Amino acid sequence: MQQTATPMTFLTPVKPVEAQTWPVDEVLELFDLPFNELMFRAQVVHREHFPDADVELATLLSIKTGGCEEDCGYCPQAARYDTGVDAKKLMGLEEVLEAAKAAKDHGATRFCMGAAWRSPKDRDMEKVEAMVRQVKAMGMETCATLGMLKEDQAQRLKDAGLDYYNHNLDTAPEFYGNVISTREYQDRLDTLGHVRTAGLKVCCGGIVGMGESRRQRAGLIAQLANLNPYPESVPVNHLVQVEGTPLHGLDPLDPLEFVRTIAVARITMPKARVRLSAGRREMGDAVQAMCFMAGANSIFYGDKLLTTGNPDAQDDRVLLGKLGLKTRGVVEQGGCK
Ligand code: SAM
Ligand code: DTB
Ligand code: SF4
Repeated sequence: MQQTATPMTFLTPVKPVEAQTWPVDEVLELFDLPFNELMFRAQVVHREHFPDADVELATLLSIKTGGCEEDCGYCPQAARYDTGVDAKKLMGLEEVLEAAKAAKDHGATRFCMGAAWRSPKDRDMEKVEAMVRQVKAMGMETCATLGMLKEDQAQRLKDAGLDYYNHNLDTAPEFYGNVISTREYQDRLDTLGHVRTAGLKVCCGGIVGMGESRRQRAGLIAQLANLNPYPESVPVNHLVQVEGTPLHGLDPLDPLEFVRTIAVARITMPKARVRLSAGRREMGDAVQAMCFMAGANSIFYGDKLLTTGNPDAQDDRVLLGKLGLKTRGVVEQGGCK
């Protein structure tokens, strides 16, 4: 039988992993690959960098819900949109710790506290620092997403034991103005700079399905991949369309395009945990399975995101079981490493 040699280009990632910059055109070339070729390349990179192929479970808690002054066009927590989300005060410490304990008992290794703020007020900082300190003391990784930070605020969170700070670029620079007007792209980059300077790990991603073009999706990924260093965690959110927000009623994104976005994130940020984030409940098992094949290796785990629904934890355990996917840091007895 005649043997056909595998072409080298087939096995070689498009770009050496140590290369730092990704021009948008090169990211777009990845998006434009035949689907199976893109998936194959993403798998090669994923297996090289995550031989255990485990999935990280991060649980979210909205510690301060609604009433936000910003105008992010996707967000149910913006006070100016009539979405049925009532503004609440900052949650008390005990309630946060109870939620963190429940998350840990269910196998989550990271606990992410989210607040509907443009940026935290100094009077809030002490309370959030106490939450971080005590969740950390429970043996969980801590993450917070509180909006824009000043340099000293980032340092205070680091000193309290925060591991990760989540702050998303959300979309490509040239599409950003279609979605948000109350703060600039540069403000986001500045906050990410302060987070890095404080020695915190960066969790930074964006949202797809907001009416952006494929080139703009590539533009978002290029921005993330060109951060130096690129984020340790990259949440890729599928827009959850919420009635009352300006982005409600858009044509839905082709699910395969979402899978492509995950694959391109995996190839361009090989060592990052790429999180299959918001929008999983609407996706179904088959699309989620493709996302894991494309290199997603983290999920938000728990019945709620911040204000919208997430798959039931039990359904997630069943899905991960069906796919034979191990979870990160959970030993057989059910504890955390
Ligand atoms: N207020 C802080 C901020 O904006 O940085 C932290 C919380 S905010 C809700 C965190 C992120 O959630 C946003 O940057 C956005 O990427 C994501 N998000 C919010 N609403 C969403 C939606 N409807 N669908 C998908 N992602 C969403
Ligand atoms: C992120 O990138 N996605 C999460 C987390 N970081 C804070 C938030 C998703 C929010 C989805 C809409 C909601 O539940 O309000
Ligand atoms: Fe406020 Fe954050 Fe929602 Fe924007 S995304 S409206 S800053 S809570």
